[in-house]
Amino acid sequence: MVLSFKFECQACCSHTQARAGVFYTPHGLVETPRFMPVGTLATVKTLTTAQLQATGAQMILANTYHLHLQPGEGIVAGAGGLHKFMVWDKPMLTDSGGFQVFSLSKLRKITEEGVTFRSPRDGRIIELTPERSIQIQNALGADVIMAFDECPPYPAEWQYVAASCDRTYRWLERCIKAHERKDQALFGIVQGGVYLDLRQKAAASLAELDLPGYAIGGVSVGEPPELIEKIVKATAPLLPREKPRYLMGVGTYREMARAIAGGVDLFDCVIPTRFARHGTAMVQGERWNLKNAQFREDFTALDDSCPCYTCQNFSRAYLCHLVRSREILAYTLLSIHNVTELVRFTQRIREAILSDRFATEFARWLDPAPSSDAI
Ligand code: PRF
Ligand code: ZN
Repeated sequence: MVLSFKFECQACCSHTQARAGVFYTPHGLVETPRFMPVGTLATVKTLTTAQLQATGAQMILANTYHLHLQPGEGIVAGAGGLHKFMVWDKPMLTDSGGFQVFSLSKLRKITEEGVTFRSPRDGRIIELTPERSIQIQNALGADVIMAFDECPPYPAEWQYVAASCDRTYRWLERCIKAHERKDQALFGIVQGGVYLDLRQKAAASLAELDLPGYAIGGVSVGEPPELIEKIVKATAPLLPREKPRYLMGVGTYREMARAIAGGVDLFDCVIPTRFARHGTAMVQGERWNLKNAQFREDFTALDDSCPCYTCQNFSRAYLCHLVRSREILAYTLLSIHNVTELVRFTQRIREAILSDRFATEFARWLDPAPSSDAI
């Protein structure tokens, strides 16, 4: 079973650290680099799994924190696991819950043992520990599960982040001990805030553990975007070349392109579906508010080079009308497009790496000068 996880590098860019590869899981393969849509509560909001499949998504995420609170991992396990519960038969990953506790819960307390917090649902006090997170993720049954970590806020003092990193490492050791299902790959998470010395120390000690994959966490938490690139470029090369690398919570064009140039393979982000729910379309690197009057009588497709169901069938005028009327279909059609757009962006990068054209074709995103409106 352990052998069902494998990462194969197919091509390396001759100008950057970018690589194209294939990550094999028990539910099929993921061609990298690739963007993974977020399905927090076992649903990528507003999309059926058939619609999701059509976006080109090969792997999706769900969250331990949310699914533990509702409906509870017992129900998901009773359905036969996440794949069966939500009827998605391709690769899946669950995040460990630590990050969500910190970003979503009030009254949280962090100790060596773990994190306690008050449930935003019913006020219950809940304790999440490395062991508990792994048990829940074992019950949920995703192909990839994440170590229980602390994502320090930005800004945070070096002293705090150093102590937090050490604790996250001890939590990882406990996660490894607690992990029982060998048909699930446990990824470690490199933390270290904006401190490159802490990042390098964490990456080097995690690399020694020979895990099936590695994530870079603790970025995109409010620091300037240049720092994301700096952190990724200082961290990724220290992680084993023969294992997949995943940058958590990053999904903007520029940050993905630059992280890929630093050697990252996988990304996730809520922005395509969150933007969709705000009536915003992501079109070739820009964001368009479909409510704008300029779209009212625009009968062209959102993006005529996009193969998605939305662009193949509907006009900007129709989408503008749906958004202005707050029709539910607006959110589905925009999510279909936005998710397709980000998956395609990483797919195009992948194809460029395979023919060694990445550095030239994506110079727009890699060059230091930021282009104004881009996301
Ligand atoms: N840790 C975990 N999940 C995450 C993050 C992290 O640091 C981030 C940070 N961008 C997003 N999701 N476990
Ligand atoms: Zn489209």
